[in-house]
Amino acid sequence: MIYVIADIHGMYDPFKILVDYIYKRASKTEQVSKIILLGDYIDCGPSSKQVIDLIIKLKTDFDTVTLFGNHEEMLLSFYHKTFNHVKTGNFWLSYNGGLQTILSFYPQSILFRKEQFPNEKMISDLLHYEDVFKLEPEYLDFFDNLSSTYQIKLNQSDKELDLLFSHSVLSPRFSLEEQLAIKDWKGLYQFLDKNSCDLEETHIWNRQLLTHQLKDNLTVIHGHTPTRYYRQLTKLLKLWEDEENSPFVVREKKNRKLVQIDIDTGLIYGGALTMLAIDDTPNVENIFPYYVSVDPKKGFRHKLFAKKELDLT
Ligand SMILES: [Mn+2]
Repeated sequence: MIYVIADIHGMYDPFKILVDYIYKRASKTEQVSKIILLGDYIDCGPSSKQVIDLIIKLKTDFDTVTLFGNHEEMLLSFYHKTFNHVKTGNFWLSYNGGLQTILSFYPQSILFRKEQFPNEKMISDLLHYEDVFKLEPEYLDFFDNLSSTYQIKLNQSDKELDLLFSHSVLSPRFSLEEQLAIKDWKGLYQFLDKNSCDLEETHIWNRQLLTHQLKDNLTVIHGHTPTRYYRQLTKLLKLWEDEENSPFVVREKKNRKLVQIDIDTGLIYGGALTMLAIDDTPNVENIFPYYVSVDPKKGFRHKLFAKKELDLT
């Protein structure tokens, strides 16, 4: 089985429940062949450091793929003082929960000795100081080496399925090859330069609903956009209504091919943390047997990845 989780956002407790579930399954002779984490481990919630510690442990016990999301990109841009770091820093610290991450990793930061909330000028002034944000080498190494996307080919009955894991949706505006060639956050900046585009258009921010597969039999599995947002959007288009905290699935209208599956069920917006199970047994009949989710209010749920959810259009 392959397990996929997205958008943990510094919320250690629900993440730990999912991780315990994986260990339990693995101890009961289930083969856990891979864990794929789709980014946004940090920010907003209080326990970003604890979340990263648990991911580092997972990496030693399982074959674990770790992608970066837009929140890791903001941290890296601020930390490494890239071209845009003052603007990004302000955006990250003031509007995207970055302060909680710095508090979690580096509570002695000069930021917490100031009495006002950060603004662009303050950040620009503070960046001359050394003790704004420091990461221990183990953590810096973790963030620096996050991957951009990940791909797996699986056989379901007689078809070959190509699963593409990404923080968010890849853009139909750029060639698929070029987007897949991005290896890490540095590669992402080269991509931005080359295509003169903004981060919002890339696979860590893009919120598009695709109408067609980007390539034949290719399904994008992603997080980043709470499924509630897509449900509201498509409700207006009269396409879809369903309970909020389940994966959101898009199929091609004509031939029902799977286009994208969003598993961000909006934990930090009062939703749940969801984990998708993928059965990678060769030629299995159903590669998406179930998902599990932890809702801080309603608790743990184990649900079939129901047929209903595969009927968007
Ligand atoms: Mn995101």
